[in-house]
Amino acid sequence: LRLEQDLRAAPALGQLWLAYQPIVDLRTGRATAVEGLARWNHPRFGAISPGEFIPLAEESDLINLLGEHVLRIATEEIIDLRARNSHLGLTVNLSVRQLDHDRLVPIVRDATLVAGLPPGALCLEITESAIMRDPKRAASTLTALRDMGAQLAIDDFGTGYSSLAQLLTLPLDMLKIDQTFTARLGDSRDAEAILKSVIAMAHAVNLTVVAEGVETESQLGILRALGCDAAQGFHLGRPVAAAELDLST
Ligand code: G
Ligand code: G
Ligand code: MN
Ligand code: NA
Repeated sequence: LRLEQDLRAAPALGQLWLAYQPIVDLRTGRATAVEGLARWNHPRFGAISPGEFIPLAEESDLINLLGEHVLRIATEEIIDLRARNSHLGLTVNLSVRQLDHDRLVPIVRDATLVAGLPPGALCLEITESAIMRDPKRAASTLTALRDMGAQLAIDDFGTGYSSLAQLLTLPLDMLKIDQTFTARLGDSRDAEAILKSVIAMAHAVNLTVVAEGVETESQLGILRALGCDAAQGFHLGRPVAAAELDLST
């Protein structure tokens, strides 16, 4: 409860910041987008991981406050990053409670308007499980976000129980392959075969495929050979503050 109170006060106290991790095009080797990842500097406990404070925020409406704050920071900071790399896109994670929030669409629209960011430069990441909790409701929210110009990604793909066929009926732009999948590349022929067919299906409906959690050059080589479009991971760049981002590679 104490930590939740601290978290509620964190945005106004300037304790929240965003780390950015490059999403790299596998043909050009250049970053085409960055994923914004929330960070919390607690005055007494130091850095608290989003793996801890995001689930805490998700227990209540607090996630909507934090989510809006994250969108505000990210859309402002990407403007400066685009001065260095003009077509750089931004992805931001959305929780299921944000997806269910009736003001989500105006909140997203306002954030892009205030920052002066074209809505198409913003991609919202939603996990499979968030969508599958209430697929009909998710479909209508995703359609509304798409209609206002935002792009949409499925995050952590391969960890849920949804079928790709079911997901492909949604208005999506990007499929992000979960890092547990990437970790099996090289050891498992099955993982390669499955990924190859996932990529083929995704491409058939014009989805960009991004592999997450790339930690080795060998995984990168396999992903290239499989026709994966882009990748993200410690091997390509760790999440860092905007000022420390290296956009040249
Ligand atoms: O860097 P990493 O430790 O950043 O993130 C841990 C988890 O927290 C990931 O599942 C990531 O998607 C999630 N996360 C990070 N930032 C945000 C955010 O702003 N909103 C939501 N909903 N999840 C986030
Ligand atoms: O759930 P989501 O995909 O949004 O979470 C992103 C999380 O993955 C963040 O915690 C980020 O720090 C972490 N991450 C990014 N790249 C790598 C990687 O190469 N290896 C591992 N183990 N984690 C990664
Ligand atoms: Mn993500
Ligand atoms: Na993910």
